[in-house]
Amino acid sequence: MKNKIQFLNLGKHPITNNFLNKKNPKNEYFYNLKLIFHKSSKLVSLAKFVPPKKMFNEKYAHRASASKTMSLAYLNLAESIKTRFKPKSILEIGSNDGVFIKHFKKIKNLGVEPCKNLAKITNKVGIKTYDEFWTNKTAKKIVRQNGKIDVIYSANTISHIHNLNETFKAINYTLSDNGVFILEDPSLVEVLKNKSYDQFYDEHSYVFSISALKNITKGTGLIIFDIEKLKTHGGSNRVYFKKISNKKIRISKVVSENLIKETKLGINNIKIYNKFSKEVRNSKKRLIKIFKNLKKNKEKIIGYGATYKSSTVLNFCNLDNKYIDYFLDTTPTKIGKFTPGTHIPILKYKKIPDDINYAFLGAWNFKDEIFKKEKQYIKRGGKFISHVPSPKII
Ligand code: DWN
Repeated sequence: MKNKIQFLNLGKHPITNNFLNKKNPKNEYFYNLKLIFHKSSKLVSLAKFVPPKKMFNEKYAHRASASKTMSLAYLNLAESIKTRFKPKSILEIGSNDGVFIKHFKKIKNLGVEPCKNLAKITNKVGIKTYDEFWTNKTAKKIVRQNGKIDVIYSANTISHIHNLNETFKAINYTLSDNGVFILEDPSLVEVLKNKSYDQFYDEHSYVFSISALKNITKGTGLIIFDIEKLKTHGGSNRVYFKKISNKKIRISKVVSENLIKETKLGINNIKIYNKFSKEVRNSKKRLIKIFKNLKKNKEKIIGYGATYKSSTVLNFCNLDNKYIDYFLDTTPTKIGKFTPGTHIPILKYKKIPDDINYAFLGAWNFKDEIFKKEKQYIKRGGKFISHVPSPKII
């Protein structure tokens, strides 16, 4: 029987990190974004991966510290790790601009970050950062130079790495006997619930369920012992792993509770993905209708937060510069550029201009933070358009 079942075709997509210097460039790279369900491991992934060097390079635009919500979440987590695990060393895989790892100045703190522009930022402030991809070779080098590590943390990164077996085995190798690995990534259950199909793009090779994580880590030496549900990035799982050989750490009952809940929801059956596929195609129709109606009434629409996620929505729904005049964003590396594939200008964030009454919420995952910031806009009748959980004007 076929192990991989395709359930959604989102069409042609560009590299989400490829913020363009000019409109309509020659030879923009596109790939087919299709989603598959692996029957044996229950993993959900892209059908075909994009070569890592095309995505993670010295031009990487995203800055994890760009949102107050995330900065605070990382500070709180750092404090909790210090109290709960008392590590003498910590390593972050995918350390971005150091928003998390900078909170561990009193112990050995290391980063792994293949985007050289980002690794430079953390190396500059004295956090030893390996500007390479996370592989067996990197793990061996780190252990040779620093010894085994007590806590390894990785947020929004493991779902970006293609070879999961090598990844988890290398983590197990790097951890000290009592060591803990903490993974944080968007939750598949939340993606299905919110119809947030924009969590799928070139970088997000996988969106994990707990069931799939349990299956794919079998044989790697690691086992899940705790799980926390997070509100960040539209709903994420923080999953705690220990070495299977470590008898000191007990396995929390939340692990089996999560697995049972997922099975009840139907996460391990193709039916739920076929339903999701239908919902996504409906979502596309409804979102296009909203934009077309507003345009018929000669409304000007802007985008708020030129997220990587929004690239999936814009390219899937063909929402280009005819529909969206420009995006506002706070990230310096995106300002003055154009969105990949749809070529919409990105302008430096300032107050939403008075002639704008509609803004597409590219950063819907920061809705609370944004709505707080845009009180005045909302007060004067300004509206947001969001496709999550279903297309509507808010
Ligand atoms: O996994 C990933 C996540 C964590 O970060 C990566 N693969 C790439 C990136 O994805 P994203 O672009 O979808 O992430 P964010 O964090 O949702 O991006 C938010 C964007 O919105 C940033 O460009 C900053 C911008 N923003 C803004 O302009 N004003 C955000 C807020 C909160 C604001 O008030």
